[in-house]
Amino acid sequence: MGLYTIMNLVEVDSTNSYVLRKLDTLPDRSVILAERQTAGHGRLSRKWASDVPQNIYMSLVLKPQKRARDYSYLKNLTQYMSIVFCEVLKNYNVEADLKWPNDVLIKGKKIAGLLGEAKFRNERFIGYVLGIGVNLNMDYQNLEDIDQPAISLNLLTGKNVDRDNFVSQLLERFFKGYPEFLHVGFPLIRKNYTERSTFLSKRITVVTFKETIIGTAIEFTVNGSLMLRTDDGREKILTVGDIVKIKK
Ligand code: BT5
Repeated sequence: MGLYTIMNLVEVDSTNSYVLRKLDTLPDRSVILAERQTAGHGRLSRKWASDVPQNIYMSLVLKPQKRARDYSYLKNLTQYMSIVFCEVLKNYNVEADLKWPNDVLIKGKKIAGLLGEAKFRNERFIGYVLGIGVNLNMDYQNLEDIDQPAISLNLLTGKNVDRDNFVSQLLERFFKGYPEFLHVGFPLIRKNYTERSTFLSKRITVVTFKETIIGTAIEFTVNGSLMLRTDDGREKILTVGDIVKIKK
């Protein structure tokens, strides 16, 4: 079933923060969409440029009912959304690459970022917030203010993009495949995710909380973790991290 409820906000600090504050009462499959965020953020308190309206600043409330008390699959929900997003982009004749774990790039320039945050209280699962920011209608000046190469869909298609139409396509597709994704997990998208991860088989540098690792990107495990082979021949499996360098 593709049912969901959208709430539109004119301005908010961050749609993810808003949802986290209200997660107890917001029903499953609520979607919060804002015109503007005053404190849009990525991981590790990094800023998400959110001043320009008619882009997507959106968070989904997800409260999956699973019997097993293993919540490791939650981190795969952003990966699933990134695949759904790439499929919608195809309708605009745009092909995107994925940069594990949560970036979507067009020819090396970032068009979208995803941020998943889970909330627990006394070990009880309250819910999961799946945030997505997409540049749909930015100009080059807006993009220059971002501290890494970025791009916006309108600059690729040559015309303004209807945000609400894009959002509908994204949400319809997301919720259509969502029950199956909950059931099957990352293996459902592993092939597609692998094909779009153009850094695989290249030498990359990954920064994690603990260390900086250089190695060859090998593949994704069935859990969506990244397997690397370091120069001394050891295999490393990473669940989070930032790919800071990809050797051509
Ligand atoms: C992300 O973080 O890419 C996740 C961004 C999630 C944003 C959404 S918007 C709705 C919801 N509410 C929120 O507050 N957040 C979510 P990360 O991997 O940490 O990347 C952050 C980096 O992306 C920044 O340090 C910049 O280099 C770059 N960046 C910032 N704004 C950008 C933009 N509009 N387009 C492309 N890149 C951007």
